[in-house]
Amino acid sequence: VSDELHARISRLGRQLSNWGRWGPADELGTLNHITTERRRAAAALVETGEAISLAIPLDESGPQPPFERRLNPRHVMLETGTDVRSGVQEGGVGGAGWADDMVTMALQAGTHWDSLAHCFHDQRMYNDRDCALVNANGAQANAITPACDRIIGRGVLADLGAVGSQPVKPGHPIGSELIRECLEREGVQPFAGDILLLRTGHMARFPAGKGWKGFTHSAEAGLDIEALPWINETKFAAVAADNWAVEVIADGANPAAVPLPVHAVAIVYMGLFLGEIFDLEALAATCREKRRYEFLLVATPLPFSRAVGAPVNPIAIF
Ligand code: UVW
Repeated sequence: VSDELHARISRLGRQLSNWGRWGPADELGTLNHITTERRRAAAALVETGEAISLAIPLDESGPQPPFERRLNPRHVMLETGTDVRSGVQEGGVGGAGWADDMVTMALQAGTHWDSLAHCFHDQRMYNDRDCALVNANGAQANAITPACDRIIGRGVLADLGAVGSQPVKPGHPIGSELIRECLEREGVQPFAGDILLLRTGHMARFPAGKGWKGFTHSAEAGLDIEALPWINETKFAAVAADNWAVEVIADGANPAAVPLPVHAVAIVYMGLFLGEIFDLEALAATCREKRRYEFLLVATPLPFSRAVGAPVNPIAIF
């Protein structure tokens, strides 16, 4: 990160800081905007009960490239029906038996939420905590677990990749104006506590069965740092997108050199939850068909203790 960008992050971070806003012990950040009242209002949006998953499949052919430390899920069987068939399962009698399995994966490999311990700036993390609190034993503060019963509220989809809307090409910065225009076109009035879903069109370029090569570490349209004051002011509880970084990546060719200023300001200073690799294709199709871009969203992360992020199977319910 250049000195200039570092200074810009610090300046904007101080301006948008939510440190102390919900008390010195707070680990929820902007999830505090989802009140029980807002959650009840979101539940009242359910009409037909139709449910759509926004998760990508968890398997070894996931979007993480081979050089990435973030391992795609590896699924291994511990007990199988073939054990039962061949009579080798311990305790198996008369054809009765069971199957068990396990997975090894990076918690950020697929559809996931970042916790507030995922990013640091000037060696601090959200609510003015020392980055060294994230150590070999995991996150001693700002872990993902406090969010596990929180991310349930009104989801609103900004379908920026929709045919007919202003196209957002890879590397295109998505500012507040673009999102506001899009929501207005869709008839959505954003409220405090909303979970904003940004469909940039990035995932649409990697249809199922065609492989994920180039999905990560490549240029992508995404959130511009300029949008953060509006996001803070509107009191969005979380922002998730159909790309690998939420934020705009102008040139992802050199992963080590990719600065993530939105991550720094949003996660460290605002305490904003960011979600990545959300599959918004089926959701967008349904929204277009129903001409309705708001729904109940249940997107609670898995409760991995001391984790700095966690996989999620977000469900939009109409
Ligand atoms: C990227 O991989 C760019 O984002 P995150 O670290 O938030 O998952």
